[in-house]
Amino acid sequence: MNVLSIQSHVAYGHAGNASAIFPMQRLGVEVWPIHTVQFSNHTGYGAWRGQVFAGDTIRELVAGIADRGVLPSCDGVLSGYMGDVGIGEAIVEAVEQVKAANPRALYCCDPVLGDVGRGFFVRPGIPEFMRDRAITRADVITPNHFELEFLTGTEIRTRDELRRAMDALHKKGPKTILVTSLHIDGTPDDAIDIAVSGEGRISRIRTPLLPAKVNGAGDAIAALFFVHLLKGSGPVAALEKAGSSIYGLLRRTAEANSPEILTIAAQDEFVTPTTQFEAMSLD
Ligand code: PXL
Repeated sequence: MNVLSIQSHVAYGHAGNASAIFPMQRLGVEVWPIHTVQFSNHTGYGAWRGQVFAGDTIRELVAGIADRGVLPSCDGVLSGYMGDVGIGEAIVEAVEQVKAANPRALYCCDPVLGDVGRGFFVRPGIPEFMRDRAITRADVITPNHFELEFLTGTEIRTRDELRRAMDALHKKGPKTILVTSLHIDGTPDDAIDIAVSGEGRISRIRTPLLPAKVNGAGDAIAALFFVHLLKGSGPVAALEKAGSSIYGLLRRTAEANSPEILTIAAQDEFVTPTTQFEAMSLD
């Protein structure tokens, strides 16, 4: 299985491709990473160094991969943190090229924009690009609660509001929607929900809220969820597997009081999570 993963890269720590590549490899997937930016560290530190690449840098690498004649064997494209709108345009073109070469390939767009409490952490224009031009081409999207509210222009506090938001996004194209870091009425203060909408129903898992203040976990759960779908799990099973893995990763990270997610030290969680969460219907 081959996944083209186009997102940010950090040298130190784990966000973007530096969070997503290894869990996919650990599950046996060949990853073709293309970096949209190369930063010293993730932007949550408030300071970082490095470059945002240009759309043409991404186009050139995709063209070089296409020259090898391997695009028909690409099973999926995963995108995340984009850097700027020009990069977003190059990503959308890459998706079109891959789908032309392999019509069965899926596109998973993780609409990385921001988070509750932190607000937006991307350049101006990216939120609108994600909403109007990226998720509309995606088969799978993986917004967090904050991103879901922006993408739908609605506040989401109740199950009905969640259902309406999911329906509105399905109408824009994606068949499968994973919502991470979800906290609505009924979610206990010491818990967090992850919900999936697909195949006509909405399901969720509920995990204890951990005291880990880290970035990059969203990039890993999107990658794991997408890989489980590509390997043939349905949306609910993919949610259970990816959610259980990320809970294990975050539990180990919180126990170690680590400032960065323990992608390497806790790698067994990607294959055999120590705690298995079972999904329930949203009702
Ligand atoms: O986890 C999202 C993300 C991805 N890439 C970079 C980031 C962040 C969040 O801070 O800074 C570079």
